[in-house]
Amino acid sequence: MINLILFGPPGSGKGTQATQLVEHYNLFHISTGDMFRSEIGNKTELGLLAKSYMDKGALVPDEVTINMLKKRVEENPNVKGFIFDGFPRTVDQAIALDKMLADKGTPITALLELVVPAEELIVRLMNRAKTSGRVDDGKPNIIKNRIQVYRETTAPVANYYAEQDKTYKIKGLGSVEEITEQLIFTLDSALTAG
Ligand code: B4P
Repeated sequence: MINLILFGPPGSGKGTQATQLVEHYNLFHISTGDMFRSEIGNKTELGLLAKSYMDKGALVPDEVTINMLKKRVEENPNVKGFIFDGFPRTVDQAIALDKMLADKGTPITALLELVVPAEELIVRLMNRAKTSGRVDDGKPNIIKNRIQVYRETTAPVANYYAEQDKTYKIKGLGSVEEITEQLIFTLDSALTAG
């Protein structure tokens, strides 16, 4: 079983690359961002709560996010592995994920970190705003807040998995296909070595 974390700042291409890797490795894709947007679309209580944080570029509280994630994992007991896209975003989320996977006997295989400079992230998110309709994409001050939250609260998750020798950094610049190739090469090398 392969369990992957696709990691990186907002707009680094986690969602884009997850779609490619899911197909290549036949994994089950869980994107907490997509799950929140679906709840917002359905105007549920959880959606209203998530929206109040996402609109400001803040993280949705850990307890809410962890419970939602756990439920999705438990609903899919027979898959070949998971690709976690946008989760964990805090060290507490990482600890909860490790505990959950330890109970199943299937730990995280690797964290793949997409490294993209902040200037490029801003360009991508401003571009995406033209089609996404996402409130958190179009405004430079909200994007800057998301990048700041990433640096302060989310980046330590990569160090947490580095201590377990599971973090791999990949340059997230270039065509989508080139980056996918690099991700597959890096993961396959890690699987062979491990
Ligand atoms: P997410 O939905 O996870 O989204 P993201 O970080 O903004 O984008 P991603 O990195 O997936 O970028 P994409 O591939 O789309 O999070 C949204 C919000 O949800 C968070 O801010 C937070 O509030 C909340 N949330 C989610 N998970 C949470 C958690 N665990 N805890 C608490 N809160 C949570 O790519 C971006 C753009 O770049 C696209 O337009 C794409 O076409 C383009 N692009 C991709 N690859 C490219 C390339 N190689 N070259 C040029 N452009 C490229």
